Amino acid sequence: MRKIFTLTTIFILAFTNLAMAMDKIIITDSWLWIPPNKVAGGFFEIKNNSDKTLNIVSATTDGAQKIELHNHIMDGAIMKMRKVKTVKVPANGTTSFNPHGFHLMMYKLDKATFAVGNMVEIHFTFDDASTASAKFHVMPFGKPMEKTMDHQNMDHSKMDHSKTTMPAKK
Ligand SMILES: [Cu+2]
Repeated sequence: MRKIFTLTTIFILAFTNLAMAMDKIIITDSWLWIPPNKVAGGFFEIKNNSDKTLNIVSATTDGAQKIELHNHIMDGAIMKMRKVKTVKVPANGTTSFNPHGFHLMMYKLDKATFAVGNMVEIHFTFDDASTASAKFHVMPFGKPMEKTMDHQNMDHSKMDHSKTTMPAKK
């Protein structure tokens, strides 16, 4: 009887840990599209509910040979893409992956898996070895998925302008 009780306790503890691990990272608004160059771009919001900074170190999916983490940076007036090794998700904070900033780039796609209207599951690994997965809606190119939160009115041009006119000296 005592043994059963102990096993039950272990089970409950194991489940509690699992539930906590699943809630630590929340991925929402996940979608992707495939521009005419056949390399897919993936976008989402990722929330870190823990008290420690997490860094995304890799992303994988069936149907794509590799996924890279990318960022867009302004080089003068020209927007350029850069491959990055990790993307930080602050403690109790959110990081946005969108067509203007951080994004996933997926290479060598299986066309059937990445057909418009499908859901593609992407798996993430973090620097503390924890993992998370999310299903990405395959959207038609040029038609971003509408977000659950409204970011439409955010003025990106103003942000970029302030960057270029930042004084070099104080
Ligand atoms: Cu890119």
